[in-house]
Amino acid sequence: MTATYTAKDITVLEGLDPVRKRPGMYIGSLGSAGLHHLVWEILDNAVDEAMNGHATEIALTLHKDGTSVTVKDNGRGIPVDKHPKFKKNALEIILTTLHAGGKFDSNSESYKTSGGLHGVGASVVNALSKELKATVKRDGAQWEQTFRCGRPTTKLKRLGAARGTGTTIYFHPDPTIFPKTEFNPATIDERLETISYLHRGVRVTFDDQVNKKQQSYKHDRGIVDLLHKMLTGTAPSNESSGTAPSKPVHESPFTLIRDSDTTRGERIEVALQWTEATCESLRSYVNGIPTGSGGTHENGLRSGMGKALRNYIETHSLAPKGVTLISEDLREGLVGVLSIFVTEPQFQGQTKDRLNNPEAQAIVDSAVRPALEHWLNHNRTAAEAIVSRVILSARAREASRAAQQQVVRKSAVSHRLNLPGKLSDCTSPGTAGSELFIVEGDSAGGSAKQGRDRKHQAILPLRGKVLNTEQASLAKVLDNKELSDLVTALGCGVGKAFDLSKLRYGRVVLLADADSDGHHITTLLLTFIYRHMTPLITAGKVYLAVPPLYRIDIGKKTYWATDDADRDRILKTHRDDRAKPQIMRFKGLGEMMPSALWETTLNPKTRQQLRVHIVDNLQTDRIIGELMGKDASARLRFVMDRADEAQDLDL
Ligand code: 0RA
Repeated sequence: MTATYTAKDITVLEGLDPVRKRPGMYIGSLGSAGLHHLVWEILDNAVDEAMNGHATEIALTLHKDGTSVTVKDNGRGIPVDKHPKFKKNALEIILTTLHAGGKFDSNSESYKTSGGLHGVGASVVNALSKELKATVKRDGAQWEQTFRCGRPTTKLKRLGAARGTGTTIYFHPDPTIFPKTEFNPATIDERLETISYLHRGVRVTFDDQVNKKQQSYKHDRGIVDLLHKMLTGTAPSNESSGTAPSKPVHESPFTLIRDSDTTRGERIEVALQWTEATCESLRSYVNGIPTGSGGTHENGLRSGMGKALRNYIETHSLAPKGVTLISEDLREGLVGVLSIFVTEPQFQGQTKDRLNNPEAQAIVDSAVRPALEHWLNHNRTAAEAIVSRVILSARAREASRAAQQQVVRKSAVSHRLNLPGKLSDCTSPGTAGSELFIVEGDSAGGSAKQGRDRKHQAILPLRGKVLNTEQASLAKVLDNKELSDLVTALGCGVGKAFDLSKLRYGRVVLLADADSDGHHITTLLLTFIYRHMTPLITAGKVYLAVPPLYRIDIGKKTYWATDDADRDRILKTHRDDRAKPQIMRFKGLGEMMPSALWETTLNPKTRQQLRVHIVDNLQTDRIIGELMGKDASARLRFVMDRADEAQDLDL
């Protein structure tokens, strides 16, 4: 025995103490992400069984206390036979030794996994659980073994004869390791739904006993169903609006499904649909994990798709004279899903959501290009609609550049580097710390101008109502004095000619009255920025100031309230004060003393601001299209509802 004992065996035999000593090394953090990592780990094992064709059902139960979970699958069941070398049953080895799990026996086909998905193994979950119970059905019987903090508390027990096969893992994370052991049902639900899209045909159920809610997901068309969901929004009843911006320009999506059981390598799935939307919206996954920041696989999709389309356009001489197509034109309005499975994914970036494997680019590119070209040639109606969409994008881009040049020429007449006359610039524009406040009305602009920090804060007052840009062409938009002044002050252009690197300020802050008129102006400005300067929002440069609506004086103290609820809260906490509160409601920012405006709204040390960001491009595109198109009251609600929600304003 000593003769065959090698270094490799030592790793296999390593106990779980290191996991309990330095849990962060294995699951990333002890916060909510780390806690949920335990669930993903156990789920991945079940998903692996499904992926390899052994399981058709995965059921997750979140127990009433919200701190324990059961994952059940109808796969082959974890082996329970005695391992000849280690004199222990296989189940115990898998659950009590580090690195055992999938790589336990690399020769055996049965241990081949999709490539470690999250990759730390069920033993890590066991080590970090105050209780774990594994129940297995296989070899005609039901088996059970329990553990505590990674150590067996019972031997493997044969409970009796049983039909079928499968694995059930119950676990309860150790509260002495995790500061908070409550799972988030919504997070789990979202992951389960995603699994059902990425592994078509698998029934995934969620028994949420915290909220007494049951969910069942099964998608026989896999990512094509996900694409459909992206196109129609979560509520299928919203489909009615025929003018919705995400209306498809061709009937059936392009799909590419390549399974890994061929010798050609990785499993790849792609579904693409061009729409009338003006943005691109792509969701990508690697081994079932969302890659929100893209990476090499997405690059491969873009390059393969681009080459196929260009080739098609060239072969059929479809490019109009005098129009050059850039790669963004090929993707405008594109809604898509990309899912790939690779053996050793390397994730990069702050949130580890960007794929870094260089080979993934070529793999996806070379799969997508011929398949898409073939599809275009066999779906001529769709192909022509897509080419028209691409040409439309190129034309719009060129028109917007022409319109912008016109604005530049017009403003060249004015002095000071062509800046608008009513801009009170700061003395150090161009620095990261500089801010442009866009203020409604001249009198508010006056207070802001006096109250500001003139070194870092610039003020641009806008008079009256801004044009509703939703239905206007860019040329008309730029005819509007207020908006063209704004474009000039920002310095970074507009539409397709937008260049974020030319932005003259570190932040752009919308400052409007805390009333409904103010909200309306804010909505109009946000619509304009969203439609014509989207990167300003995606780069996190746009903020909403939160000015007070009430001033409340109680004795010698002054309080500021941003809305009625805030006012009531302040009054309630001072209910027992001797002094009677004096309440004043501002009719507008112009009524505030410059010093008060500084203290409440401008001073970075004391103010509150909401950062505007886009959660779902396509959703936003549609919501704005619908709201700004018609109902005036709906637009107001849109901004006000969202503004109440959180510090971050979700568009
Ligand atoms: C190792 C080998 C075999 C199955 C599994 C592990 C397995 C693990 C988990 C974890 C959750 N559900 C699972 N289902 C199966 C296959 C052994 C064989 O039958 O050849």
